[in-house]
Formats: sequence, C-alpha cells, structure tokens
Amino acid sequence: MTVSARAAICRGNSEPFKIEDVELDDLRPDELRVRVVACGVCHTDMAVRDEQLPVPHPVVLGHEGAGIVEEVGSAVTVAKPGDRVVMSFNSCGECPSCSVDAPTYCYNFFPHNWSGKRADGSAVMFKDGEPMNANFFGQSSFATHAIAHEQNTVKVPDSAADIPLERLAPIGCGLMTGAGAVLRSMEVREGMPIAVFGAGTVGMAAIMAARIAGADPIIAVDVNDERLALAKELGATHTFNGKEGATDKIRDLVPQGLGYAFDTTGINTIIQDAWGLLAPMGICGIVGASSPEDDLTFNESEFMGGGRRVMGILGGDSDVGPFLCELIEYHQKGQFPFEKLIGYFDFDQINEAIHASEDGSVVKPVLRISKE
Ligand code: CXF
Ligand code: ZN
Repeated sequence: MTVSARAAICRGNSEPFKIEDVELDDLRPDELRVRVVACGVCHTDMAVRDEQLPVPHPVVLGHEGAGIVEEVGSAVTVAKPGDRVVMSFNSCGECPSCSVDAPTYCYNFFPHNWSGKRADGSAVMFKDGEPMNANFFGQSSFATHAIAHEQNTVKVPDSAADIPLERLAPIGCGLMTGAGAVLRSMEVREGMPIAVFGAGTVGMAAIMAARIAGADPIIAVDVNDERLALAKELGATHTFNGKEGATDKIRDLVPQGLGYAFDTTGINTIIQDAWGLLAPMGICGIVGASSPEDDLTFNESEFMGGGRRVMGILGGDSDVGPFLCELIEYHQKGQFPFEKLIGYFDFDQINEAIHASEDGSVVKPVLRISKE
C-alpha cells in the first residue's frame, strides 16, 4: 500500500520548487519510512537544480533530513518506529570502500544517491501513478515523508533527546564534511597551524573542529566580513579578507608554513596559493566543488621534497553513524555550536530558503516541515 506525501518538486532553475502531492512506494527490507520534521538546504541541491550534477529531472531533492520513523522493513536494525533519526548520504555497504568503513568513497555512489531511483532501478516515489525521480542521497527529504535506508539512517542517541530535530537536521552533510576533514581525513594535530579558505557551512565546521583538535593558529579566509566575524566566534584566532592580500598576511603570521590548508572554495587559483603556504609535511585538503575542466599545478620538487600532500576529501571520511554521534556529543558539550549557522524557514518558504543560501544571508537554511 503506497503512502501519500507532499514533496517539493524541482524542474530546473527556470521555475521555483513547487510542493505537490506524491505517493511513496512500499518499503523494501532495508528501508525505513521517515516523517520528515526538518531538512537543511545545501549547495549540492542547487548544483543539481542547475544540472551541474547528473541527477535526472524533475526530481525531489533534500539530503539533510531529520524526522521520526513511521515504519521499517523486515531487515532494518538501525532504528524502529517512533525513533528520532537523522539521514545522511547512502552507500552500498559492500564495495571495497564500504568494507573499510569509508562509505563516502562508495564504488556504487551514483546508483545509491544520484540515479533518481533505487539502485535496482525501481522508483521510491510516484506522482499520479507515474514513477518520479527521488531517492536523492537515499532520502529526498524536501518532503513530508522520505524513504531512507539502513546505510544512511542514524538513530539520535537517547542522551540527545533534548536537542530538537530541526537543529540536528543538517549534521549529515556539510557539517560532517568540514568537521570530518579536520578530525578524520587530515587528522589535524594539536598546536599546528591551519588556514580554512571559505567560511560557509563546511568551512565553519572545519574551524569548530580545528578548535576541538587544538590547532593554533586557526586562520579563516573569506571575502565576507560578517562571515569572518562569525568564524572568530566559532574558533578562528585570525581572520583575513581574501580581497585584501590574505596569502601574504598568512605568510607573515606563520613564516614556517601551514600544517594544514583546507580549501572549501573549489577555485583552483586559491588552492594553488594555499598549497604554496604549506610547511614540510603540510596537507592541502580539498573539498570544494570545482569546475570539471579545472586542473591544479604544483611544483614537483616542492611537492616531493617537503613531503607535502594534496588530499581530495569527500564527506570528511565520515562513517555515518559513529561520526554523527561523535559530533552530537561535541555539540552537547558546547564544542560544536553549529546552531549559530542556522536560519529557519517554513516548508512553503523553500524558494526563499534557497535564495537566502545563494545570496549568503543565511549560512545554513533549515526547512521546518512538520512538528516534532
Ligand atoms: C556529499 C558528497 C558525498 C559524501 C557526503 C557529502 N556532499 C553533499 O552535498
Ligand atoms: Zn550536501
């Protein structure tokens, strides 16, 4: 028996998202149906809207959902009906990456996250009886209800029962990526200097995590002074405006070079400048979405001679459940105050929320979809 839902349908960037009636399929053994309470808006949603990523249209987006489980398939162990959950990206659970708990590098990432259907090609969502494109990041949470999976669902620990789901919703994407890049991918060492380029959700999460790791100094670079002020509140010891000679200022501040340069901008000239600031054994971590045509150029002898590294990072090397629970614990201890990034919007204000993300007025818009 299918279940009725309302979902925001994306038909490209020439028209606004429109909330319409849809139906959700019956659950497969490894699936859960979640009543969505809230969902964050991420730049990847807009990249798909703008057809920069190969996700078929029309489509129901949204991949930072949180909600309450209504029903589970026979093989689900991660949560039960009534549980509070957050959803993240999906993975196959079986490939060489998944088998070493590195699901962000899942060999089968596309069919499980971006094909618009289940990995076996079947539809999870229908409109007027016709198959829709959904199952985006294994959830499609710009909707009142989502079908999620054993692999991308995390039960919120009972110890975090007092944290509202509308706050926890965005933890499974940009926050996880920035924090994981620092704590897991680059394993930032105490007392070592780091510079973070770009102070959006990912950059801000990296700054909070750098403080947790004890990095020093923690340098934030952005072109928006308000963002830089917020970065300082969250842990940056120094902030430089990228339009005002940031590279030279970093070189003056840290003459020995950076232990870590973390780029969230995806702009190759910024990445190359950042790489040029590295100390011996320094790591340049890259998470920004760059143009597919862009190349990076580094000097070979500096690269080899200093043992410098360039590290492509996806999803902060998160293993989903354990890492999201670790981040919730930091949040409870006041060490990961990501609520300062959030601005709330009602579900029917989805187009305003997207606009607020694009004009930079809100770092992390979150849609309120139903009452907890
Ligand atoms: C994703 C990319 C794949 C791993 C998790 C995060 N980014 C989404 O915006
Ligand atoms: Zn995202």
